[in-house]
Amino acid sequence: MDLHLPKIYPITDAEISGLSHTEQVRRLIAGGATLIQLREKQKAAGDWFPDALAAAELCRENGVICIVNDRVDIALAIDADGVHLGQDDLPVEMARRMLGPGKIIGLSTHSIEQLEAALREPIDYVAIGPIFPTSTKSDPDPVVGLKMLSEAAQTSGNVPLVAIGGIKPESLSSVISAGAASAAIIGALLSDPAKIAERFREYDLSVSKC
Ligand code: 3NM
Repeated sequence: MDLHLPKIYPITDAEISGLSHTEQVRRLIAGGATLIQLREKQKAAGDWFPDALAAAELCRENGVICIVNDRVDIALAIDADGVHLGQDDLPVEMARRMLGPGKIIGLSTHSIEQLEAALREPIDYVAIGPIFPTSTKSDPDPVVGLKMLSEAAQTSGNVPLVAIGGIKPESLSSVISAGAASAAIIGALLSDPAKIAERFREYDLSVSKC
């Protein structure tokens, strides 16, 4: 699949925002998001499912791409556009077999070695991080930094590269200049729930000037 990622890749977080995933999606779409990842690390599948389904439907109604973090079962159940896998999730080959060729699969990596291995898998995009220190992820990997991000961008070639971890409005342009196709952001977009749409617009505007 020839995937074109938007420069801003928002990820939902119910703890940081204090909002349901559906409400976060509503606010992100109001701000102009065209792709959203649903990320839920606390709730069991059954508890999360109704909210995930409503969030996916809202995305569908608005022509917004919906990607589910980690959970292939939820992605299938809500007919999401794809999944984003971590290093400890189901193997990519298995996820691809379950989802079929038409769905998007992204994979998180934390080093050049992992990135090289990821590029041998049937993925549509690859992520690397954390680029900067982050307090959103529990037990994050060591910070990668901008230099390794540039190396990752060269290594990933035609496969779109997503940068993640601690990306703030003021560091966005450095990440895009280093070669990332897209910047995935949680905390800086969601920490003030009343300003999610506004924040998204600010990021989008600043990145359009990169
Ligand atoms: N993954 P924030 S860093 C979910 O390194 C996640 O793969 C990371 O949130 C990785 O924008 C991270 O608030 C947290 O730093 C991103």
